Amino acid sequence: MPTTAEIHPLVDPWEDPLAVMDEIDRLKREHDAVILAHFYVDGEIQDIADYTGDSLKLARDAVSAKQSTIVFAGVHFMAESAKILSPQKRVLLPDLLAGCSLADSCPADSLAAYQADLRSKGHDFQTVAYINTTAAVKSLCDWIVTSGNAREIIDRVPQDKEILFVPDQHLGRYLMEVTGRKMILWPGACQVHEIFSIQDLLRAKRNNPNSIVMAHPECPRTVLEHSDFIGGTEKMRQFVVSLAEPRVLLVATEANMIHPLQKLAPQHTYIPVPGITASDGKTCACNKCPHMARNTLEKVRDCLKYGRPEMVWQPYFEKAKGVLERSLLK
Ligand code: CIZ
Repeated sequence: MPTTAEIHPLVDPWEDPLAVMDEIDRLKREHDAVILAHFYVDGEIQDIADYTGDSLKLARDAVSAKQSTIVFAGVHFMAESAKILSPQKRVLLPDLLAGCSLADSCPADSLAAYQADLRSKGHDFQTVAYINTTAAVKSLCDWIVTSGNAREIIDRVPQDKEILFVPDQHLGRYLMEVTGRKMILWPGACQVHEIFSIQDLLRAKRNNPNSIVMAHPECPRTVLEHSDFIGGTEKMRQFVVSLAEPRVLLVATEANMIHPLQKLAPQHTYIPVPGITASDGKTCACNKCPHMARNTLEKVRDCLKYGRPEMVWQPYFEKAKGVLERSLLK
């Protein structure tokens, strides 16, 4: 049995990242593994991954991958969803503590109590959950949405039902506006997208005249109101490809998203919002998700080497499986 120190050794600052990458390659072959990386993890992990994407695409990639082991460089709810949709595969998460502020904002017992209270008051509703929730919460819901399929799923909720949308109030409010459906909103928010302030955005616009603002719908309404394009990460990719002329784009989402945008459409200049501009004109990327940042090359290597942390099947996954399959695969 490996010791904790072996599984998460202190990072060796002299370890050559290229040697770690070679080791990952070898371990992948040895263990019949595939690496999935979310757009919000560090660029160097995205570069060694077999598949990158948003949670909708990665959930589908996890199902279609032929390999028996999946290393999910992302956060807990993503690896959990991959396990639920592919129970026969071994799913490894480089750091079990990679959580999600949105998922934390909606505990399953609080949701169950709220649903019971609404029913006792005569509300006839279906519960729609953003994928950033625990499996225990998903098992209490009728539908799961991602930023990539939310409109389409909301259209599947019967018109005679009310909608309880959890846990992201900002995404819920945006979806109310674009679909015209009234929703009861859970008061959750993403710690990264909530950090953007209108002052940050206006300052960035002032410093970059003629720039285009792209914002994630998890941002507060005040930010969306000053944006030229609103969409999840996959839609942002499609948008930058559609711009013929080189442009300056101010990006209001997790800062690592700039890595895939830059690779896909290098003719543009991408600036993270907020960006504190230093005297040398450089802009910081202070909007990084601390949970996604728990993924490192060394931890990817170590989870392959020791076969842990592994997502373990739980009895309540069964109910969440039906909801996830209906919402993401059909
Ligand atoms: O859907 C996802 O993966 C998240 C969390 C954001 C996005 O827009 O990709």
